[in-house]
Amino acid sequence: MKLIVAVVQDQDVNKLLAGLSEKGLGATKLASTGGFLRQGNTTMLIGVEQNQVDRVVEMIKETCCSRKQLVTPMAAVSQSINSYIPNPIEVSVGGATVFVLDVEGFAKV
Ligand code: 2BA
Repeated sequence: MKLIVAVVQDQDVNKLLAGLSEKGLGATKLASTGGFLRQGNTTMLIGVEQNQVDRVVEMIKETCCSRKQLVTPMAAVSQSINSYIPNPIEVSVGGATVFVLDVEGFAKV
């Protein structure tokens, strides 16, 4: 068995959950925060059999869009606030960041 951990954007979650449940696959949705943007995103835990991994990763790929976002980097601690000119930069977020982990044990007790 494998555990798919997928960090997705909040906007894509409902569609992804609907697709997974349509295929009879279980998933858990966790509220999370991106370390760089410090904005909310969603981490999905999806336990599947080995032979379902590719199908689920493909589903994530089809469902999760890439979006551009403008961020204003924070001033460095050493930088004087008077000399800090905020310059927004554009980052591209998503589709999804996906990890596939081996599961040593699985039980519903
Ligand atoms: P965030 O950490 O908020 O990152 C949002 C987007 O900002 C990233 O999109 C990337 O395009 C950009 N970014 C991240 N770190 C950067 C940096 N040091 N310099 C410039 N740009 C940077 P994604 O790569 O699509 O990542 C989306 C979210 O997936 C991340 O949100 C984070 O929550 C998660 N993630 C990405 N890589 C990860 C990893 N190696 N381990 C755990 N979570 C990860």
